[in-house]
Amino acid sequence: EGVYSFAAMEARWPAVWEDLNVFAPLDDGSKERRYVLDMFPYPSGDLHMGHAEAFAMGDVVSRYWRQLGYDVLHPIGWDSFGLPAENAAIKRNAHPSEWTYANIDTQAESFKRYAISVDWSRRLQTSDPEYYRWTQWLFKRFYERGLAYRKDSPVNWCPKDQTVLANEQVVNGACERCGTIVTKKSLNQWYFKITDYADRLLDDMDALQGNWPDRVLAMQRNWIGRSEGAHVKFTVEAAAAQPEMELTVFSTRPDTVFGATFFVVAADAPLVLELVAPEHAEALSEYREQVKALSDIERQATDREKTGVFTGRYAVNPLTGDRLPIWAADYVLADYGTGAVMGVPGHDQRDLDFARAFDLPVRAVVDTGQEDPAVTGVATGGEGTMINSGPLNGLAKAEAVPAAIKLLEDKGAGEKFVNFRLRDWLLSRQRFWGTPIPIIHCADCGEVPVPDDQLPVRLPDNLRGEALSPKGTSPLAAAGDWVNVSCPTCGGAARRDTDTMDTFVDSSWYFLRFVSPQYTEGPFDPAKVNDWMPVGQYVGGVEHAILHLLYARFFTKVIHDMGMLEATEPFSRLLNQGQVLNGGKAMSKSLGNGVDLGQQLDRYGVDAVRLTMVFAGPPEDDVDWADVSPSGSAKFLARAWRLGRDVDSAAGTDPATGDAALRSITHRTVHEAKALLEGHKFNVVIAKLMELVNATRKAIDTGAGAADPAVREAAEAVAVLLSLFAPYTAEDMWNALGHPASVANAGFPTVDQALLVQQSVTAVVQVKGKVRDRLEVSPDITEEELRELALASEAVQKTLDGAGIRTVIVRAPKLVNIVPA
Ligand code: ANZ
Ligand code: ZN
Repeated sequence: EGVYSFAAMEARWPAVWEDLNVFAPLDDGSKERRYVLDMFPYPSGDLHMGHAEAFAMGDVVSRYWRQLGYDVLHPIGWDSFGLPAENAAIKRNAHPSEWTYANIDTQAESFKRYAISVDWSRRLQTSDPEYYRWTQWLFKRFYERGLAYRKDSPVNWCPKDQTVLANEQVVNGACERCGTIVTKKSLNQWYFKITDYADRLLDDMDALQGNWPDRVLAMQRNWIGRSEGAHVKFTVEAAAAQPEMELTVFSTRPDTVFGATFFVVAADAPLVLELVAPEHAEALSEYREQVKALSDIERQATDREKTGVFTGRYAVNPLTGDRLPIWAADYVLADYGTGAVMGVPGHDQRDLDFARAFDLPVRAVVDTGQEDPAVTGVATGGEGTMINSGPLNGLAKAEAVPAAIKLLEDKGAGEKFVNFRLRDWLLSRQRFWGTPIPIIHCADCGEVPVPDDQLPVRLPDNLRGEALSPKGTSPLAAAGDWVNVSCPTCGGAARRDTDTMDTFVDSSWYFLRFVSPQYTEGPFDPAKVNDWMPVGQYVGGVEHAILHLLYARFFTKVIHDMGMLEATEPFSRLLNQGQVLNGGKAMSKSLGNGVDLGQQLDRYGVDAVRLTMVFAGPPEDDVDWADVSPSGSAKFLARAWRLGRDVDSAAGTDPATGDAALRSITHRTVHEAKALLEGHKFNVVIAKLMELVNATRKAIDTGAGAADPAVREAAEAVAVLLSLFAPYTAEDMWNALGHPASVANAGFPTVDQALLVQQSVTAVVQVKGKVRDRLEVSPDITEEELRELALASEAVQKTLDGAGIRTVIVRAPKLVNIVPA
């Protein structure tokens, strides 16, 4: 009873909170609503230290907003489709759902122990049929809008996982998951047309500036990769048995068309096969085999020796009439721009390297004041004056670009063009444990969407173990009774699409489902969604800086365009918490430096672990577990908790009659804490809280005493502030102070502005430069007030001795100088 026992508190409070349903929002409009969301977890085993950090940060915001009086939505769910479950099922001859839901139960228990302030009634799992039914429904709406389509394309293929990978899942040429070198394969695949939204995804980031980390915005901008330039059309001369054709390039430097001395097509573009002259076909095909083995990164590496083969064909430069030899090379990528470039070796280093490797002419067309690139081997890319460029001669680059575009337009050989690096989102996966694509393929009717009233298309539950192992086609293809269906349109024999969706599809709209997770008429309740969206604070790791956030933004915009949502952005504010390290390194099996969260909780208690996570530094910084002191946190918590016990229960409750100095500290702490919380400086709030605990302890032991109402006021402020970081200790304190549960709803303490005044400062009063008096004044004193006080000083009056006054110089609050007449 008299000792601080985290175990006793952890045993006592969860049931009380659950009974009171403390963390369910009222959702009745009686209070202003706010939505705070942590990126939902993937159910791989139990919670780890990284979860503990991220969720501690999100919980600070959630609990803070609740104390401010907002109706807070803070839900939790699981991103529960994905490969690890499938791999576990293959190994254990089980169904992926067994592993998945067992882990979810474990994590849910741990989250409850960790006292995350979430509304458990809103819990969802993306692998629940009631959830993926709506993922399929949304897919259909995208399909109807032309935003989901199929095409044959070379795809990244992981030979080990036997699955297609999105570009972003290929890291340095290797599979993000297993590290196997990724190869290319041609497959008919589903895509989302995210490129239609490239401009909006870019432009709408302006509104996020300042509310999202700069580096995340920069990464998104770079990923979208908007480039302004022009399309330039070249005519390929007819050859022996080959007709004339047209080739377009994308260039950011149309001003340099006069400097184009050759032409390059991506070696792996299907186009080159059409283009190549028969006598060069063999060399080309050998070269294409070499190129297949390379990753895009390797191909673009600037320090790699340039390779390529001549196609035997020539393109005509539309402005000079020059014949440019057409080469096939790997430094030009098939899926960027048009897959072809005009080679301008004078001003593009890659082109210059290529020209030098194959003895192609170099013609400088911009005089930048630097030495001739043909001589130095260094392309000059900067500003300058146009030369060797006919009508463009003498123009500066800024004028030359539009002038060149005009010339091209007049000849029908080009126009201004904005190119994006962003590709359409390849969403189909040849795996089992994902949302089935709700399409039926009929020989007569083609692609037929499964009617809405037949959703969800459920995964079959009779496939287990080996049957799930990857074969290059989806394991679903093996489930004959599932695959073979009659066509919804003509009733004829047809087959279900056997691919499943990328799990990023599931996580692109889950924040919308949380506003009404039990809603059965649609993905979310239209009457509720605008009450909560957008999410006011999103919390999660920077590893999701590009994909998840970009996809969620894309979904939000499409759903907005469908007229279902007012918001055009999903997350108004984003916080990327740091990583938890041990000994300065990320925890890993190979380093053997893993720290088990459960053990830490058993040893120090939930509150001490949470407090340590938050106190370690700004939330964006990494936490090195080797450098922090959970036992120090536990000591502080016990000290704070003791205040609750020590306040005399007979203490008066009117703080106005209490110790003024302590009151001033209490009110200043609360006031500063608020500003710090708004700025996400949670660690500093804890430091201030420690000072307040010390001051209160001193007041009890050697000052005003335990019965002083200011002491009660201070202890209550400690409990409420502490509730953001250490909910068990705070609840126990609140209870000891005589309040019913829960401290989570106590309300943020109100600040008496009058008490914020720092006690006083010393003002020096001089007469003719000589100090005559010292006055204790408020630091906020006005010049006028200070002047009055100084002139009224007895010492000053004595010095003046009846003399008149010439001037009074006042520098509030520190100095007054009086000059007698
Ligand atoms: C001629 C030129 C002259 C270029 C010059 C640059 C400088 P960003 O900014 O990334 O959009 N390019 C176009 N398509 C390509 C592809 N598929 N693979 C490799 N390179 C490609 O870059 C656009 C520039 O990259 C284009 O402008 C083109 O080279 C090249 F002094 O055209 B430029
Ligand atoms: Zn049909």
